[in-house]
Amino acid sequence: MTIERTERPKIVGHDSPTKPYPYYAKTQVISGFGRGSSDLGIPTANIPKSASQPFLDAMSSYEGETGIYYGWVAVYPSSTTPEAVKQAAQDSAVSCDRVVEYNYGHKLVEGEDKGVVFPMVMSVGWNPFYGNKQRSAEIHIIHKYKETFYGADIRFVVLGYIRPELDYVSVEALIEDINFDIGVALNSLARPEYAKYKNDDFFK
Ligand code: RBF
Ligand code: MG
Repeated sequence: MTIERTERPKIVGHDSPTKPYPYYAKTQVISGFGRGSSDLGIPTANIPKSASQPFLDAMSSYEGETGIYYGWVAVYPSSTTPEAVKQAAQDSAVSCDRVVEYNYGHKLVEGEDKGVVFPMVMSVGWNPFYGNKQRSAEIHIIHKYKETFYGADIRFVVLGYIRPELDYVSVEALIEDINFDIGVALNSLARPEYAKYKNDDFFK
């Protein structure tokens, strides 16, 4: 028996963001499992619990406990100490012993990606496909960065909700849905009342 998935909408949300959006956050990029890059070919910037928990609290009476969201994002060279970033990473939901090089965003390039605002899709939840034991929050930035930026500062504004987190029969099915999410985010952000947040003072 085959189960046909119902067709997904290509654009989501109202003509302009409504409560609880826009949701603004400033935090740091920490390391995750590395699966986004290696398994999926869709790298994600993981954010610490100190930022994801307040986000989920703000969403709790509007959206589900977990889900996929869209908005705008920019990364900047770190303004905090390496110790503060390490502490945030240690306190965060995702813990793994993979060793990554933290460059604190010092390889970001002026006029190319340093502080440049890009569209994003964000996943907050338990990654049911992978059966994670801890909740994680991660942002896929719709841009090809040349270098990693673990430890960098990251600012994002969430403007809407796409769908709940799902389990999948295969990694291909998960990748297909994430790629569809990217299209939904781009279509949804192209509307004038969403596009204008790209130039928000928050990113300057
Ligand atoms: N993981 C899931 O298990 N179920 C999902 O529905 C799901 N949706 C995602 C949507 C987006 C836009 C992104 C960026 C990630 C999503 N993930 C999902 C998380 C994915 O499993 C994760 O990025 C990798 O495991 C790397 O940590
Ligand atoms: Mg990641």
